[in-house]
Amino acid sequence: MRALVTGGAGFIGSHLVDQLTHDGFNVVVLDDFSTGKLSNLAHSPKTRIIEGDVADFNAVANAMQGVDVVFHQAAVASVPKTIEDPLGSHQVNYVGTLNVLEAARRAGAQRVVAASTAAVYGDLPELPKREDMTLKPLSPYAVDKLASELACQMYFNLHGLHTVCLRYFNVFGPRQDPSSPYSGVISIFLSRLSQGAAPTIFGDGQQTRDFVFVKDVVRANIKAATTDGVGGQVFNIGTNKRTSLLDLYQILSHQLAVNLQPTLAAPRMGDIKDSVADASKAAKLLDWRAQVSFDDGVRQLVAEVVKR
Ligand code: NAD
Ligand code: UD2
Repeated sequence: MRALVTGGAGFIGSHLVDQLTHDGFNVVVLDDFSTGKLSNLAHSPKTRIIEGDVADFNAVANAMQGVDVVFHQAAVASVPKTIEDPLGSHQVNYVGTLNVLEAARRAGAQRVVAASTAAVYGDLPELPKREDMTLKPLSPYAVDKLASELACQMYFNLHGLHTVCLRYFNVFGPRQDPSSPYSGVISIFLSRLSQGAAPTIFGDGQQTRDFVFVKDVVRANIKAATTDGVGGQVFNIGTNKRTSLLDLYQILSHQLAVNLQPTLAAPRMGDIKDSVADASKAAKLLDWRAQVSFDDGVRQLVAEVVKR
Protein backbone atom coordinates (compact mmCIF):
# COMPACT_ATOMS: atom_id res chain seq x y z
CA MET A 1 0.00 0.00 0.00
CA ARG A 2 1.27 3.43 -0.88
CA ALA A 3 0.31 6.35 1.38
CA LEU A 4 0.68 10.04 0.61
CA VAL A 5 1.06 12.31 3.63
CA THR A 6 0.66 15.98 2.77
CA GLY A 7 2.34 18.11 5.42
CA GLY A 8 4.35 15.02 6.35
CA ALA A 9 7.33 17.07 7.56
CA GLY A 10 5.20 18.82 10.19
CA PHE A 11 4.46 17.97 13.79
CA ILE A 12 1.51 15.58 13.36
CA GLY A 13 2.36 14.51 9.79
CA SER A 14 5.84 13.30 10.70
CA HIS A 15 4.53 11.06 13.50
CA LEU A 16 2.05 9.65 11.01
CA VAL A 17 4.86 8.97 8.54
CA ASP A 18 6.80 7.09 11.25
CA GLN A 19 3.83 4.88 12.13
CA LEU A 20 2.88 4.18 8.50
CA THR A 21 6.48 3.25 7.71
CA HIS A 22 6.55 0.99 10.75
CA ASP A 23 3.29 -0.62 9.54
CA GLY A 24 4.87 -1.42 6.16
CA PHE A 25 3.37 1.35 4.02
CA ASN A 26 5.37 2.82 1.19
CA VAL A 27 5.22 6.51 2.17
CA VAL A 28 5.38 9.64 0.03
CA VAL A 29 5.47 13.11 1.62
CA LEU A 30 4.38 16.30 -0.11
CA ASP A 31 5.46 19.34 1.90
CA ASP A 32 6.55 22.89 1.13
CA PHE A 33 8.62 23.10 4.35
CA SER A 34 6.94 26.36 5.36
CA THR A 35 6.72 25.12 8.95
CA GLY A 36 7.81 21.50 8.50
CA LYS A 37 11.39 20.32 8.93
CA LEU A 38 13.44 17.66 7.19
CA SER A 39 14.79 16.62 10.60
CA ASN A 40 11.26 15.55 11.62
CA LEU A 41 11.58 12.74 9.05
CA ALA A 42 14.90 11.45 10.35
CA HIS A 43 13.25 8.33 11.84
CA SER A 44 11.83 7.29 8.46
CA PRO A 45 14.79 7.58 6.09
CA LYS A 46 13.12 5.58 3.29
CA THR A 47 10.36 8.15 2.82
CA ARG A 48 10.11 9.67 -0.65
CA ILE A 49 9.99 13.42 -0.09
CA ILE A 50 8.54 15.78 -2.67
CA GLU A 51 8.94 19.48 -2.02
CA GLY A 52 5.82 21.18 -3.34
CA ASP A 53 2.74 23.20 -2.60
CA VAL A 54 -0.71 21.64 -2.12
CA ALA A 55 -2.15 24.80 -3.69
CA ASP A 56 -0.49 23.74 -6.98
CA PHE A 57 -2.68 21.07 -8.61
CA ASN A 58 0.15 19.68 -10.76
CA ALA A 59 2.37 19.17 -7.73
CA VAL A 60 -0.42 17.28 -5.95
CA ALA A 61 -1.28 15.20 -9.04
CA ASN A 62 2.39 14.26 -9.43
CA ALA A 63 2.68 13.16 -5.79
CA MET A 64 -0.57 11.17 -6.10
CA GLN A 65 0.71 8.66 -8.69
CA GLY A 66 0.13 5.09 -7.52
CA VAL A 67 -1.22 6.23 -4.15
CA ASP A 68 -3.87 4.12 -2.38
CA VAL A 69 -4.53 6.27 0.66
CA VAL A 70 -3.99 9.96 1.42
CA PHE A 71 -3.52 11.62 4.82
CA HIS A 72 -4.04 15.32 4.19
CA GLN A 73 -2.29 17.25 6.98
CA ALA A 74 -0.81 20.21 5.08
CA ALA A 75 -2.29 23.54 6.13
CA VAL A 76 -1.50 27.01 7.34
CA ALA A 77 -2.24 25.85 10.88
CA SER A 78 -1.83 29.22 12.62
CA VAL A 79 -5.12 31.08 13.13
CA PRO A 80 -3.44 34.54 13.31
CA LYS A 81 -1.62 33.87 10.02
CA THR A 82 -4.94 33.13 8.31
CA ILE A 83 -6.42 36.36 9.72
CA GLU A 84 -3.41 38.30 8.35
CA ASP A 85 -3.56 36.60 4.96
CA PRO A 86 -7.04 35.18 4.29
CA LEU A 87 -6.53 34.96 0.53
CA GLY A 88 -3.17 33.20 0.63
CA SER A 89 -4.19 30.81 3.39
CA HIS A 90 -7.44 30.01 1.54
CA GLN A 91 -5.35 28.70 -1.37
CA VAL A 92 -3.67 26.25 0.98
CA ASN A 93 -6.45 25.44 3.43
CA TYR A 94 -9.37 25.11 1.03
CA VAL A 95 -8.04 24.95 -2.56
CA GLY A 96 -5.29 22.62 -1.31
CA THR A 97 -7.94 20.21 -0.02
CA LEU A 98 -9.86 20.43 -3.30
CA ASN A 99 -6.63 19.67 -5.19
CA VAL A 100 -6.02 16.63 -3.01
CA LEU A 101 -9.58 15.34 -3.55
CA GLU A 102 -9.57 15.89 -7.30
CA ALA A 103 -6.07 14.43 -7.77
CA ALA A 104 -7.08 11.42 -5.63
CA ARG A 105 -10.21 10.86 -7.73
CA ARG A 106 -8.30 11.11 -11.02
CA ALA A 107 -5.51 8.81 -9.81
CA GLY A 108 -7.95 6.22 -8.46
CA ALA A 109 -6.81 6.53 -4.83
CA GLN A 110 -9.27 4.79 -2.56
CA ARG A 111 -9.30 6.81 0.62
CA VAL A 112 -8.62 10.31 1.88
CA VAL A 113 -8.36 11.20 5.57
CA ALA A 114 -8.25 14.97 6.17
CA ALA A 115 -7.20 16.94 9.25
CA SER A 116 -9.95 19.25 10.47
CA THR A 117 -10.17 21.10 13.76
CA ALA A 118 -12.22 21.79 16.87
CA ALA A 119 -12.04 25.45 15.77
CA VAL A 120 -15.17 24.78 13.65
CA TYR A 121 -17.19 24.83 16.92
CA GLY A 122 -16.13 28.40 17.76
CA ASP A 123 -17.15 29.88 21.09
CA LEU A 124 -20.63 28.44 21.59
CA PRO A 125 -20.86 27.47 25.28
CA GLU A 126 -22.40 24.00 25.10
CA LEU A 127 -19.99 21.24 26.19
CA PRO A 128 -18.80 18.65 25.39
CA LYS A 129 -18.69 19.25 21.65
CA ARG A 130 -20.55 16.73 19.52
CA GLU A 131 -20.23 16.46 15.77
CA ASP A 132 -23.92 17.24 15.21
CA MET A 133 -23.90 20.54 17.14
CA THR A 134 -24.30 23.97 15.62
CA LEU A 135 -20.96 25.21 14.30
CA LYS A 136 -19.56 28.72 14.54
CA PRO A 137 -16.26 29.06 12.66
CA LEU A 138 -14.73 32.39 13.73
CA SER A 139 -11.58 32.70 11.61
CA PRO A 140 -10.50 32.18 7.98
CA TYR A 141 -8.75 29.05 9.32
CA ALA A 142 -11.96 27.58 10.74
CA VAL A 143 -14.08 28.58 7.72
CA ASP A 144 -11.65 26.93 5.28
CA LYS A 145 -11.45 23.79 7.42
CA LEU A 146 -15.25 23.57 7.51
CA ALA A 147 -15.42 24.15 3.75
CA SER A 148 -12.82 21.38 3.35
CA GLU A 149 -15.02 19.03 5.38
CA LEU A 150 -17.93 19.83 3.05
CA ALA A 151 -15.72 19.23 -0.01
CA CYS A 152 -14.71 15.84 1.41
CA GLN A 153 -18.38 14.92 1.92
CA MET A 154 -19.19 16.15 -1.58
CA TYR A 155 -16.50 13.89 -3.12
CA PHE A 156 -17.90 10.97 -1.18
CA ASN A 157 -21.47 11.68 -2.32
CA LEU A 158 -20.63 12.49 -5.95
CA HIS A 159 -17.77 10.11 -6.64
CA GLY A 160 -17.80 7.52 -3.87
CA LEU A 161 -14.29 8.58 -2.79
CA HIS A 162 -13.98 7.27 0.78
CA THR A 163 -13.23 10.48 2.70
CA VAL A 164 -13.07 10.95 6.47
CA CYS A 165 -12.45 14.23 8.34
CA LEU A 166 -10.99 14.31 11.83
CA ARG A 167 -11.64 17.30 14.07
CA TYR A 168 -8.52 17.36 16.22
CA PHE A 169 -8.76 19.06 19.60
CA ASN A 170 -5.53 20.41 21.19
CA VAL A 171 -2.81 18.06 20.00
CA PHE A 172 0.49 17.87 21.90
CA GLY A 173 3.67 15.82 21.81
CA PRO A 174 7.30 15.76 20.67
CA ARG A 175 8.25 17.88 17.61
CA GLN A 176 5.57 20.49 18.21
CA ASP A 177 7.30 23.74 17.35
CA PRO A 178 7.24 26.21 20.27
CA SER A 179 8.68 29.13 18.28
CA SER A 180 5.57 31.24 17.69
CA PRO A 181 3.41 32.86 20.41
CA TYR A 182 0.50 30.93 18.86
CA SER A 183 2.19 27.54 19.03
CA GLY A 184 0.49 24.96 21.24
CA VAL A 185 0.58 26.10 24.85
CA ILE A 186 2.24 22.89 26.08
CA SER A 187 5.18 23.29 23.69
CA ILE A 188 5.61 26.94 24.76
CA PHE A 189 5.41 26.22 28.51
CA LEU A 190 7.79 23.30 28.22
CA SER A 191 10.31 25.21 26.17
CA ARG A 192 10.31 28.16 28.58
CA LEU A 193 10.31 26.14 31.80
CA SER A 194 13.16 23.93 30.61
CA GLN A 195 15.22 27.09 29.97
CA GLY A 196 14.41 28.43 33.44
CA ALA A 197 12.17 31.20 32.06
CA ALA A 198 8.69 31.92 33.41
CA PRO A 199 5.87 31.30 30.93
CA THR A 200 2.93 33.69 30.57
CA ILE A 201 -0.61 32.61 31.42
CA PHE A 202 -3.21 34.66 29.56
CA GLY A 203 -6.23 35.17 31.80
CA ASP A 204 -6.84 33.47 35.14
CA GLY A 205 -5.58 30.07 34.05
CA GLN A 206 -8.99 28.51 34.71
CA GLN A 207 -9.63 27.99 30.99
CA THR A 208 -9.67 24.34 29.99
CA ARG A 209 -8.65 22.38 26.92
CA ASP A 210 -8.90 18.79 25.72
CA PHE A 211 -5.25 17.88 25.18
CA VAL A 212 -4.81 14.80 23.00
CA PHE A 213 -1.44 13.11 22.54
CA VAL A 214 -0.05 13.04 19.00
CA LYS A 215 0.33 9.23 18.92
CA ASP A 216 -3.40 8.87 19.61
CA VAL A 217 -4.10 11.26 16.74
CA VAL A 218 -1.94 9.08 14.49
CA ARG A 219 -3.93 6.00 15.56
CA ALA A 220 -7.16 7.83 14.76
CA ASN A 221 -5.90 8.60 11.25
CA ILE A 222 -5.00 4.98 10.61
CA LYS A 223 -8.36 3.77 11.98
CA ALA A 224 -10.12 6.28 9.73
CA ALA A 225 -8.23 4.97 6.71
CA THR A 226 -8.79 1.30 7.44
CA THR A 227 -12.38 1.19 8.73
CA ASP A 228 -15.08 0.38 6.18
CA GLY A 229 -18.42 2.16 6.02
CA VAL A 230 -17.35 5.57 7.39
CA GLY A 231 -17.00 7.44 4.08
CA GLY A 232 -18.25 11.04 4.26
CA GLN A 233 -18.10 11.12 8.07
CA VAL A 234 -16.61 13.64 10.47
CA PHE A 235 -15.19 12.65 13.88
CA ASN A 236 -14.04 14.51 16.98
CA ILE A 237 -10.58 13.42 18.05
CA GLY A 238 -10.13 14.27 21.70
CA THR A 239 -9.98 12.60 25.07
CA ASN A 240 -13.37 13.63 26.60
CA LYS A 241 -11.33 15.18 29.46
CA ARG A 242 -10.33 18.74 30.09
CA THR A 243 -7.34 20.18 31.86
CA SER A 244 -7.07 23.75 33.12
CA LEU A 245 -3.99 25.79 32.30
CA LEU A 246 -3.17 26.06 36.00
CA ASP A 247 -3.20 22.27 36.34
CA LEU A 248 -1.12 21.96 33.19
CA TYR A 249 1.36 24.43 34.64
CA GLN A 250 1.66 22.51 37.88
CA ILE A 251 2.06 19.13 36.20
CA LEU A 252 4.79 20.44 33.88
CA SER A 253 6.61 22.22 36.71
CA HIS A 254 6.46 19.10 38.85
CA GLN A 255 7.77 16.82 36.10
CA LEU A 256 10.59 19.21 35.24
CA ALA A 257 11.27 19.78 38.94
CA VAL A 258 11.21 23.57 38.56
CA ASN A 259 9.52 26.15 40.74
CA LEU A 260 8.88 29.35 38.79
CA GLN A 261 5.95 31.73 39.22
CA PRO A 262 4.13 32.22 35.90
CA THR A 263 3.65 35.74 34.55
CA LEU A 264 -0.04 36.62 34.41
CA ALA A 265 -1.37 38.67 31.52
CA ALA A 266 -4.77 39.79 30.18
CA PRO A 267 -6.79 37.10 28.39
CA ARG A 268 -6.10 36.80 24.69
CA MET A 269 -8.62 38.38 22.38
CA GLY A 270 -11.06 35.78 21.11
CA ASP A 271 -9.82 33.13 23.55
CA ILE A 272 -12.33 30.37 24.18
CA LYS A 273 -13.03 29.58 27.83
CA ASP A 274 -13.51 25.83 27.65
CA SER A 275 -13.18 23.15 25.02
CA VAL A 276 -13.71 19.43 25.33
CA ALA A 277 -14.66 16.70 22.88
CA ASP A 278 -17.39 14.15 23.06
CA ALA A 279 -15.45 11.52 21.14
CA SER A 280 -18.06 8.78 21.47
CA LYS A 281 -18.76 8.73 17.72
CA ALA A 282 -15.12 7.80 17.03
CA ALA A 283 -15.31 5.15 19.75
CA LYS A 284 -18.45 3.65 18.24
CA LEU A 285 -17.68 3.79 14.52
CA LEU A 286 -13.87 3.75 14.41
CA ASP A 287 -13.23 1.76 17.58
CA TRP A 288 -10.87 4.58 18.55
CA ARG A 289 -10.33 5.98 22.01
CA ALA A 290 -7.46 8.06 23.30
CA GLN A 291 -5.14 5.64 25.10
CA VAL A 292 -2.42 7.95 26.38
CA SER A 293 -3.51 9.79 29.52
CA PHE A 294 -2.61 13.45 29.84
CA ASP A 295 -0.04 12.69 32.56
CA ASP A 296 1.59 9.91 30.53
CA GLY A 297 1.71 12.08 27.41
CA VAL A 298 3.36 14.89 29.34
CA ARG A 299 5.80 12.41 30.88
CA GLN A 300 6.82 11.12 27.42
CA LEU A 301 7.19 14.66 26.15
CA VAL A 302 9.27 15.80 29.12
CA ALA A 303 11.50 12.71 28.76
CA GLU A 304 12.18 13.69 25.11
CA VAL A 305 13.03 17.26 26.07
CA VAL A 306 15.32 16.19 28.90
CA LYS A 307 17.05 13.69 26.55
CA ARG A 308 17.93 16.55 24.16
P1 NAD B 1 2.53 21.88 11.29
O1 NAD B 1 2.62 23.33 10.90
O2 NAD B 1 3.60 21.29 12.12
O3 NAD B 1 2.34 20.97 10.00
C1 NAD B 1 1.81 21.44 8.78
C2 NAD B 1 2.71 20.91 7.67
O4 NAD B 1 2.14 21.31 6.40
C3 NAD B 1 4.13 21.49 7.72
O5 NAD B 1 5.05 20.48 7.47
C4 NAD B 1 4.13 22.52 6.59
O6 NAD B 1 5.42 22.74 6.07
C5 NAD B 1 3.17 21.88 5.61
N1 NAD B 1 2.54 22.84 4.70
C6 NAD B 1 2.00 24.04 5.02
N2 NAD B 1 1.53 24.64 3.91
C7 NAD B 1 1.79 23.79 2.87
C8 NAD B 1 1.57 23.87 1.48
N3 NAD B 1 1.01 24.95 0.91
N4 NAD B 1 1.93 22.83 0.72
C9 NAD B 1 2.54 21.73 1.27
N5 NAD B 1 2.79 21.63 2.58
C10 NAD B 1 2.42 22.65 3.37
O7 NAD B 1 1.11 21.74 12.02
P2 NAD B 1 0.44 20.48 12.73
O8 NAD B 1 0.10 20.90 14.10
O9 NAD B 1 1.23 19.24 12.49
O10 NAD B 1 -0.93 20.40 11.90
C11 NAD B 1 -1.24 19.35 11.01
C12 NAD B 1 -2.71 19.46 10.62
O11 NAD B 1 -3.52 19.33 11.79
C13 NAD B 1 -3.10 20.81 10.01
O12 NAD B 1 -4.03 20.58 8.98
C14 NAD B 1 -3.74 21.55 11.16
O13 NAD B 1 -4.66 22.52 10.70
C15 NAD B 1 -4.43 20.42 11.89
N6 NAD B 1 -4.71 20.66 13.32
C16 NAD B 1 -3.69 20.74 14.23
C17 NAD B 1 -4.00 20.93 15.59
C18 NAD B 1 -2.93 20.98 16.66
O14 NAD B 1 -3.29 21.03 17.85
N7 NAD B 1 -1.65 20.90 16.32
C19 NAD B 1 -5.33 21.07 16.00
C20 NAD B 1 -6.33 21.01 15.03
C21 NAD B 1 -6.00 20.77 13.71
C1 UD2 C 1 -6.45 26.05 19.44
C2 UD2 C 1 -5.62 25.88 18.17
C3 UD2 C 1 -5.99 26.92 17.16
C4 UD2 C 1 -7.49 26.95 16.94
C5 UD2 C 1 -8.19 27.17 18.28
C6 UD2 C 1 -9.70 27.13 18.10
C7 UD2 C 1 -3.44 24.98 18.72
C8 UD2 C 1 -2.00 25.26 18.91
N1 UD2 C 1 -4.21 26.05 18.45
O1 UD2 C 1 -6.14 27.26 20.06
O2 UD2 C 1 -5.34 26.60 15.94
O3 UD2 C 1 -7.88 25.74 16.36
O4 UD2 C 1 -7.84 26.10 19.18
O5 UD2 C 1 -10.33 27.30 19.29
O6 UD2 C 1 -3.89 23.86 18.77
N2 UD2 C 1 -1.92 30.31 26.46
C9 UD2 C 1 -1.26 30.88 27.52
N3 UD2 C 1 0.07 31.17 27.36
C10 UD2 C 1 0.75 30.92 26.21
C11 UD2 C 1 0.06 30.31 25.13
C12 UD2 C 1 -1.28 30.03 25.29
O7 UD2 C 1 -1.84 31.16 28.56
O8 UD2 C 1 1.96 31.21 26.15
C13 UD2 C 1 -3.34 29.97 26.63
C14 UD2 C 1 -4.23 30.52 25.54
O9 UD2 C 1 -4.61 31.85 25.80
C15 UD2 C 1 -5.38 29.51 25.61
C16 UD2 C 1 -4.71 28.19 26.02
O10 UD2 C 1 -3.45 28.55 26.56
O11 UD2 C 1 -6.31 29.89 26.59
C17 UD2 C 1 -4.47 27.25 24.86
O12 UD2 C 1 -3.80 27.97 23.83
P1 UD2 C 1 -3.30 27.30 22.45
O13 UD2 C 1 -2.81 28.42 21.60
O14 UD2 C 1 -2.42 26.15 22.72
O15 UD2 C 1 -4.63 26.66 21.86
P2 UD2 C 1 -6.08 27.28 21.62
O16 UD2 C 1 -7.04 26.32 22.22
O17 UD2 C 1 -6.18 28.70 22.00
